[in-house]
Amino acid sequence: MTRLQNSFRDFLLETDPEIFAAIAGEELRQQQGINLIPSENYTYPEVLAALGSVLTNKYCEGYPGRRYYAGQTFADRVENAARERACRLFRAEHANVQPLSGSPMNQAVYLAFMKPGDTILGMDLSHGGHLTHGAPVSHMGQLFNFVRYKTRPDQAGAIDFDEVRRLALETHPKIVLCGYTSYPREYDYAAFRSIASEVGALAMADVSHVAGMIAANVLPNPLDAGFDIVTTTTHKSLRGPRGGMILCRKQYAKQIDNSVFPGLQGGPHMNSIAAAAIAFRKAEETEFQNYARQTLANARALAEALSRAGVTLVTGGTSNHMMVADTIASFGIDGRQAEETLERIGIATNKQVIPDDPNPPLRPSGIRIGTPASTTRGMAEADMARIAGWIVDALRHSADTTRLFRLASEVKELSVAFPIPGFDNLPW
Ligand code: DSN
Repeated sequence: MTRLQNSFRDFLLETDPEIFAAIAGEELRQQQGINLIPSENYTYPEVLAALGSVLTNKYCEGYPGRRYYAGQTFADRVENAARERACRLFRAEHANVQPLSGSPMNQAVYLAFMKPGDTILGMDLSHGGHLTHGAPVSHMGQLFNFVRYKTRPDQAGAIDFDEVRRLALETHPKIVLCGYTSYPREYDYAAFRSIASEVGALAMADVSHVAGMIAANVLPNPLDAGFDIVTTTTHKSLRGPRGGMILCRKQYAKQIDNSVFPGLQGGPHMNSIAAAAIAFRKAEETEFQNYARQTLANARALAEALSRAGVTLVTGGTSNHMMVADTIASFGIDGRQAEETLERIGIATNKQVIPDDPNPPLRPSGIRIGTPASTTRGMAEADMARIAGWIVDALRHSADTTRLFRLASEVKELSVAFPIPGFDNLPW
């Protein structure tokens, strides 16, 4: 990166060594460990530069051409580019790129189309649904009536569409929601679309986890299946900045835009929107398509290696970028112990509830594992086999400190051999 950016680093070291040290420590942590948290990734240096740009100084309430403050020439250019690029990438008729992240993005959709007490049909949280898909502790869970469908463990975790249809006919939802935070199988968009049409509901997909693979056309796009609304965060498999966006058919554009602003949010974060636009353009490149394909291949390789070693995977494997391992069944330790043990050897995963988990969310029965971040660093199938070996070894011998110490040094050796792209060029 430029001397100017390096001098920012020196400048911060001088003016605020406490925060400088925390950022530098995080850089080192990210470089020296293997990140298998399926929702995290390493973004591009250009995205980091845009996030740290002067766009953060600007208030931009409203939309391009209709703002509440002067001085919008360049902000409008940024937001128009982001909207156009998002529409092109996902074959969408309209994009709202202002949601600050995943939760407000989904809230804006619910509030655009539903009144308090209205019904929405979404996945049971322990089967893969997200907090914003109706967790009773969330405000949305209290405001709306979330009805939940489930998967069929006896059918390799397939979604029970007979139940989805029965519940839809019984409860008359305004929205039928598909899209998940911990579901490792295909999303059958056509089946959801047909049920939503039958009951006169909107078909909504939250594709936050799989957006990168959809953008690269290696997983199906719900907009191609006639979905009305698609939401996604921009920082997971898409590799952009933290943020959210809503894609929809033209007929819903006004309702969505009004719901995001002024309905729910104030000033958009134009530095993030610029960074998202950069990521959208990069996602059109062949290199990104190869990346998305490799992410899926790596997940398959990791799941197969874990299964061969006797690990019980929820649904028996994966069809996307993630898997959920039942650590109680496989190793006799809960998800929290498993997460902590793996962290000790430098592998980041996260504790995860399994379908109808008898255990509580902070001590659930499993962990969630995914490949977007390790694939960004260039790891491939052979590396996944080694990583599976370390995971199994560590979780089988979680009390053996000497062994964990040895595994940690092997993990670090592999990890530093795969630098974070642009790591030497980071603006920090
Ligand atoms: N925290 C994200 C995930 O890990 O899936 C969703 O909010």
